[in-house]
Amino acid sequence: LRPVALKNAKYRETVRFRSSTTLASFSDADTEEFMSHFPTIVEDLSTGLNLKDMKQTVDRFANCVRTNVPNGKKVRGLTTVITYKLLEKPENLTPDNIRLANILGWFIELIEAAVVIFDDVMDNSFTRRGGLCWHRQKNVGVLAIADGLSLNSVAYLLLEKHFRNHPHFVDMFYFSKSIMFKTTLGQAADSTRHAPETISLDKFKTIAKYKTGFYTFYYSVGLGMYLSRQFNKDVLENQIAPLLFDMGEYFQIKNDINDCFVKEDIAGKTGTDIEESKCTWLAVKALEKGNEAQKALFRENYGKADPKSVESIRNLYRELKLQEEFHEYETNFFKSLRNRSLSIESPYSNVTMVLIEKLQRQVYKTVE
Ligand code: DMA
Ligand code: MG
Ligand code: MG
Ligand code: MG
Repeated sequence: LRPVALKNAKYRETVRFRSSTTLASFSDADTEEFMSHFPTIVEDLSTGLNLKDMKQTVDRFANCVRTNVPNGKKVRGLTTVITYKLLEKPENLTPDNIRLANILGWFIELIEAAVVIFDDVMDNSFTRRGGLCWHRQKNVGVLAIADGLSLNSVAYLLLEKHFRNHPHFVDMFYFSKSIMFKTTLGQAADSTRHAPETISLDKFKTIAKYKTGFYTFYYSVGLGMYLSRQFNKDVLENQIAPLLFDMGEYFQIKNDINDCFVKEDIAGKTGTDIEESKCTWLAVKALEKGNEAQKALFRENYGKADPKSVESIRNLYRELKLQEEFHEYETNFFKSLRNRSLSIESPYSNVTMVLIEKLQRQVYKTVE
C-alpha cells in the first residue's frame, strides 16, 4: 500500500471524471427507491452505534461510508431488491417489507464497497467512479485497510439488527460468508502476475467465476430468495445458478473490455490490467488468435508499465478485432440466455428474465 501522498501527484489535479452511474443498468426509479433508504443506513452505522468515546473516528467512518458505498452501479444491491419483489407474494409487499429488502440490498453494497477498496489496492489502481481510489485520497492511505474491514463488519451488524428474527437469518449469514470467502480466493488468484504462457481461457473462466461470478448475481439472487422465504436450493443450484454464473462471466468480460477501451471520463476509472499482467478475456483472445509475431509482441510488452508497451498491446487487440469478437459473443450470449431462461420454473424464471433485461440495458455504447 502506498503512503498517503500520491506517487503521481499530477493525477490528483487532473482527475475529474463523470460519475460511473452513467453505466447503470437499473432504472432511475429502482435506484431512487434504493437511495432513499441510504441515509438511515449511515445513521445506523455511525451515531446509531452509540460509541460516544470514538466520536471523531466514527464520524470519519461515516464519511467513508458516504463516499464508498452509494456511488457505484449498485447492481448487486438492486438485484436483491428486485429478486425479492418478484418472488414475494403480492399481499406481503408492504412498505415495511420493501424497506427490509432495500436494507438487505445495502448489506451487500457495504460488503461490495469493502471488496472494491481492497481491489483497488491490489490492482494498483488510481481512479474509480470519477475520482481517486479511496486509498489514494488525502488522509486515507493505509487506513483503507481499517475502512474495508470496518465496512465488512458493520454490514453484519446491519444484518443482525434487522433480520435476526427472520427464519433464514443464519442461512443468510453463512451464505454470505461462504460466497465472500470464494470471492477473496478469486481475488487472490487474480492478483498474481500472470505470465503470458500461463494465460488460458480455462484460467480466465475460473478466476472470473470466483472473483465475480459468485458474488455478483448468484449471491444477490440467493439473498433475495432467502428474504422472500422462497429459497429453493434445487432451483437455485440446478436451474438458475448456471445462468447467473454465465451472467457473471459476461459482466467480467465487459469489465475487461472497459478497462482497456472505455475512456476514463465515461468509465470513471483508469485501466491497469495490461500493466498488472492480468489474465483478462482480451489477453486470452490475443494469445488464441495472434500469429507468432503478434504473440511475440504480446510476450515482450505485456505487464509493463510504460505507456508505449501498454499502447502496443492495445493496438494488438485492435488489430485482432477483439472488440468485434466481443460484440459477436455478446449478441449470441443474450440470445441463448433468453432461451435457457424459458425452461426455468415459475416464478423463478421471472427473476432471470428481468435480470437479463437489465443486464442488456447497461449503457456501454462508448466502447471505442
Ligand atoms: C472485478 O475485478 C472483481 C472484483 C471482485 C472487484 P476488477 O479488478 O477487474 O474490477 P475493476 O475493473 O472494477 O477494478
Ligand atoms: Mg480492479
Ligand atoms: Mg481486481
Ligand atoms: Mg477490471
